Amino acid sequence: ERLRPLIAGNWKMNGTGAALEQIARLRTLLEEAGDIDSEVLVCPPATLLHRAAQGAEGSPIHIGGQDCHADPSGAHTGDISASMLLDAGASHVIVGHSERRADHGETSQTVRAKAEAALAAGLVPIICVGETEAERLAGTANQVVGDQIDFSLPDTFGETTIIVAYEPVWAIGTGRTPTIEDIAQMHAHMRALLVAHFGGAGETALLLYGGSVKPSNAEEILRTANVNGALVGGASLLADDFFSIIVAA
Ligand code: G2H
Repeated sequence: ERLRPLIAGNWKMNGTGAALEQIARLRTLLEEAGDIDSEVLVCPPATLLHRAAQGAEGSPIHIGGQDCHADPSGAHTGDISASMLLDAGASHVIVGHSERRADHGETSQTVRAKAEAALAAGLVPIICVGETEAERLAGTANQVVGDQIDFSLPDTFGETTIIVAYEPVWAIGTGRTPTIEDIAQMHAHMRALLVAHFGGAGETALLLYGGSVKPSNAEEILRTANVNGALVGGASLLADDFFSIIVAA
């Protein structure tokens, strides 16, 4: 059966108060459209979470964080715990984005600890994986992504839907995307690994594609087998573009 797609926007380090207008605009577009077949999530910077959640209240828009700390509280200056995100109005949190792995030296073990913290707090983690360009050219993409899945995912996903985002690092913010065949191949590979690990929960896991998804390529990507949604960066900043991607699902 077809899984309900998730279209998630990742605003990254973009947006001050004025960007909340995009939440209001998205809300209007969704309300005017009526029946939308996808789950919609917006992950603004932490400073906007609470106001974004207030602006989305009573609408189909869910709000998520972009990262969380693995500990529930403590002496970690500048960090934010999963329960703080929940308290601010988040239902989801992205963990292990390649920008976090690269900029903050996060390993798959760190990412797993964060995902476990998210689950413990009652948030749904979106776990990001993906190979670099050098790894793809070397022919090791399957191995790299397989290892990231092995080491980044909590063993006990319990009742929570497993969400994994495949974001080839070389396609992020570059305007370049893999071929549809490459996306289909990697998503089938991930599906097989998740079913082997988690059985039925692997069958119903949502596998998002991320990396330069935009209105012009969304439909083709989203109808690929085993692609159950998208993680959208740049094209999620404007509500009208993001909405086009939502209706393409
Ligand atoms: C990949 C993606 C969102 P963009 O990082 O997570 O960003 O769509 O800008 O490539």
